[in-house]
Amino acid sequence: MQKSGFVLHGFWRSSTSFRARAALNLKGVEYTQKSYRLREGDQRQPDYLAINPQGLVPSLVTPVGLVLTQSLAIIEWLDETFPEPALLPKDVQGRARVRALAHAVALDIHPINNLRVLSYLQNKFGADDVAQAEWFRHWASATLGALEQALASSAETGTFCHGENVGTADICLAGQMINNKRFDVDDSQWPTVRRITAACLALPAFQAAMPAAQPDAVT
Ligand SMILES: N[C@@H](CCC(=O)N[C@@H](CS)C(=O)NCC(=O)O)C(=O)O
Repeated sequence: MQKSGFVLHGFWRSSTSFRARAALNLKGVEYTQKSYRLREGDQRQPDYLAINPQGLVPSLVTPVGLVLTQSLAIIEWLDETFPEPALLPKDVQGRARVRALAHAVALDIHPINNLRVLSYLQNKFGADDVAQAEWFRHWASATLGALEQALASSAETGTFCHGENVGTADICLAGQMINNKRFDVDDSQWPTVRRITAACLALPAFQAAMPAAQPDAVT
C-alpha cells in the first residue's frame, strides 16, 4: 500500500482527529485534510453522512477509496498496514495493557464529553457554558486520576505509557490532555500523565498533529 494519497476528514480542534493525524504522522503517511466545522454542523450534512453515517470525525479515505471510520479502528488499520513503527507492543499482555489505557480515554472520557453530549446538556437541560465545563472537568478528572495511579505504579511505564516506544495509549492520552486545556482542567495532580504528555508533544509527529498547526485552525 502506498503511503500517499490519503484524505483525512476531520477538524483541527477535534481530539479524535488529532489521534488520526498523530498516527498518520508517526507512520510517515502523507494525507490531505478536509475540514468540517463541528459547531456549525458540517459533519451532519448529506455529503459527509454519505462517508460516515454517524456524522462524527474523523474518517480516513485511502488511495483506493476505502473508507475507514472510528479513530481507534483507523489507528489499528494503519498499524496493521504499515507495521513500523509499531503502535502496540509485540507481547499479548503488553497489547492488552496499552489497549486498556487507550480505551480509558477513548471509551470512558471522550464519548461523554463530546460536543454532541455537551450540546444535548445545553438544549435539553439548560446547562450553560459553566455547567458544561464543570461536567467536562468532572468526567475527565475521574478517569485521568485513575490513569495517573495506573501509570505511576507500573514498572511497564517508561518515557511513554508503555516503555520507551510511543503508541496508541500515548496518542489518546495526549489528545485528551490538549483538549483539557480548553476546559481549564487542573492537571497538576497528575505528574506522570503530564510527563508522558510532554514527551509525546516533543515528538515531531505530535507537533505536526497539534490543533494550531492544522490548515483549518482558527486561533
Ligand atoms: N468514537 C469516535 C468518536 C468520534 C467523535 O465523537 N468525534 C467528535 C469530534 S472529537 C465529533 O465528530 N463530534 C461531532 C458532534 O459531536 O456532533 C472516534 O473515536 O472516532
